[in-house]
Amino acid sequence: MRNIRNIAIIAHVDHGKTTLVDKLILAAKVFKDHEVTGDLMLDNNDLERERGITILAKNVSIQYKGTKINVIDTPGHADFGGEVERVLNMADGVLLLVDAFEGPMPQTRFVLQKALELGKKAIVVVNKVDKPNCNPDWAHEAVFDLMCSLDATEEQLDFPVVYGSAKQGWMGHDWKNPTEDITVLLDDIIKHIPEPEIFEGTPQMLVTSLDYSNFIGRIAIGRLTRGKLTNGQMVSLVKRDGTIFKHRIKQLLVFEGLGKKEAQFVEAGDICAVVGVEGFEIGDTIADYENPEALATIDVDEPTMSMMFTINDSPFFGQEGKFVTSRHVRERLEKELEKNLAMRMLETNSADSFMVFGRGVLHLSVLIETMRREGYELQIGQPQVIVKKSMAPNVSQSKN
Ligand SMILES: Nc1nc2c(ncn2[C@@H]2O[C@H](COP(=O)(O)OP(=O)(O)OP(=O)(O)O)[C@@H](O)[C@H]2O)c(=O)[nH]1
Ligand SMILES: [Mg+2]
Repeated sequence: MRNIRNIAIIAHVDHGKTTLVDKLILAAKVFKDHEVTGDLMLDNNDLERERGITILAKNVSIQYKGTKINVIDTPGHADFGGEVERVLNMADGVLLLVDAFEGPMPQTRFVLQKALELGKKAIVVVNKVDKPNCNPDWAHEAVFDLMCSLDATEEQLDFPVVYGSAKQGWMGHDWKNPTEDITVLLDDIIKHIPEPEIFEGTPQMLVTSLDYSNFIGRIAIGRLTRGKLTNGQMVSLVKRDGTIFKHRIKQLLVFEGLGKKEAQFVEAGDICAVVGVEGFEIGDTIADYENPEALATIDVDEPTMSMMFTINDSPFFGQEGKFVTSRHVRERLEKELEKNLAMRMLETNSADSFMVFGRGVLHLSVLIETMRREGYELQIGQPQVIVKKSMAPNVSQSKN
């Protein structure tokens, strides 16, 4: 068995997750000299870079002292909270980042609560100690208080703390004495984050996330919790409702550095990407060909907001974009549905309008901006909050 650690990096928006992941990658020296190492290499789509915000959770991995550390960078914005909760399933522990000046913020509480509920061990990283007037000791105590209020177990409360500056590229146990690099953090990960628990039996992988390639289509990502998967092998895909489809694995990939690498086989404990299992959805299990056993399924967050997308029928149509017809827009939205997990679309009475549902204004605005840049022209309606009617019986107030 290889030495593996699987960790997710969680925090409130902008507390420095992606900056830290980039430094982890640099530390592991996966970069050859000729590769450019600018800032935030991981936020790799244009909008992520420009807005400095992570939209999709991402898997990377580093090698450190003979151990493979799979790292999952997560988005901090509240629109994508469900994404964080889901990908925590691939991790055995978390790095909880807290800004040394701001301390825990609402999204810190949300993601920490999810991690604690799932029984994950945390290493607290008090980040940005280079900021003037910051208060790292206070931030540390505030995290402790937060954990108490979230009913952390004794073991979870006994968390290690690392202080540092992701931006300056150092982490240490004493914030008043900056170190040279982030090896203190790497050593703490190896020491405190448990190895993946391996169960005996036939292969089982919960499809937890997906990747999309224009050439291959959808790629299932998850952690292999049991058994071994081999390239070319026949497997079962157990759907949420129990129906089973048989597929052959066409390609097996593991994460290496910022990219993926083909593998002939994957062993339990590692995180991998599987090509060839058609028609999968998040929450399905990839399992043994003959005796498939499903894992407990997981959900993708329901949309909370809708917007009407209509073709541009104003006199100025065609001036900004080249894709203007309803067929263009429909095809583009259908393509988006393949990879944008929390998005839904409904046809309307008009062939020129589509009701698009998402997780919030940020989620939908990213799609709109991406389409605009690709050359689509659209008219967009006001965002509408989706109101859910509860099925609880009506409580009528008596007048007497
Ligand atoms: N002063 C200071 N700034 C930092 C540090 N780490 C990150 N930053 C800055 O904080 C901002 C946000 O950093 P990111 O790494 O994008 O934060 P994030 O947590 O990935 O943000 P989301 O993915 O949007 O949730 C950037 O401008 C970083 O340069 C640090 O240690 N010190
Ligand atoms: Mg980020």
